[in-house]
Amino acid sequence: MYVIDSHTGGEPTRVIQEGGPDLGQGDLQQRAARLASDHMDFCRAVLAEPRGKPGMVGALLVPAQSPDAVTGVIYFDADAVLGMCGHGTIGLGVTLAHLGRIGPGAHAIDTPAGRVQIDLQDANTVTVTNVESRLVARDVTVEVPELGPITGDVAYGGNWFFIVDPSPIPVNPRNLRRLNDVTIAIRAACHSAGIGGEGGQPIDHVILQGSSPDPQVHSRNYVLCPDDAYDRSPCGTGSSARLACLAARGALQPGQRITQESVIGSRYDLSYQPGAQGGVIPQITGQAHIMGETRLIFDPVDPFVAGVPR
Ligand code: PYC
Repeated sequence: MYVIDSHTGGEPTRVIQEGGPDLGQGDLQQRAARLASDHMDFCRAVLAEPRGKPGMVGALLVPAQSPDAVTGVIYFDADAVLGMCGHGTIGLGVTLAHLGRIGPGAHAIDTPAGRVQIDLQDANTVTVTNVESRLVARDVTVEVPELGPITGDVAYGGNWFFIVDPSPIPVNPRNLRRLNDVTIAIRAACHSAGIGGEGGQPIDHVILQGSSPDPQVHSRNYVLCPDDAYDRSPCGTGSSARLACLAARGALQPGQRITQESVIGSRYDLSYQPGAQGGVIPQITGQAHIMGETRLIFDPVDPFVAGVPR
């Protein structure tokens, strides 16, 4: 299996060009559902240690659905298939440029969450125009064991988010272990309380919002992903969900630009335009860098061929 690895603000993406499972016919949502139901062993083998690394997201290239899209893509981490992935789409844009498949300018990409646009500005810089994102429920309080009541917004940005602002603990790289424990507990409490999307979709990511020491930065976040790793980037779909919350609260105007920082200090520039369904169309600009081109080998006698257990 031939893969190209990049990172977007420290968050790795592994683009799989060939050698993925046969997902059969159907639209991208159906094929993504098949990846989740029948092939999570493949996802783990590609992304979990020792072949992969914590936080890594896979981008399985599949045929596009729309005639003018460059490619279709299904994103996944070691534990879940994702509807969309912002940092992965920035990494994919830079990877497609590296392969000579796209040049500067706008290109369409099909994802299970819908069609998104990438704008390649230079070899490392991509603006993603994401699917329409929305605030689903405002100021939802959940009782979290050992923490007490925690209030956050439920929002959609291509994945399902519970966003707590302000964070109950400082969003600081010195607190990574505690931030991880707290967000895992909040996600579990959301699941127990049935908090999620309008159609019962479970919360798959939790965001804690804090402040940055840099006055040029709007806010800093810690984002828990389905595989229990944190997003080293400010999370493209999470930033989209956050834009929807800010817009719904009147705290950010269409076209107004802000900088969002991750807990380790990598940055996205963000803005939005109003969406057709009452939400927002987010624009996320970030940088990715290619790290390697690799042929993965799955040796059947390797005791850890399927990845190390968690
Ligand atoms: O950037 O949207 C994102 C993302 C989701 C999970 C990891 N990164």
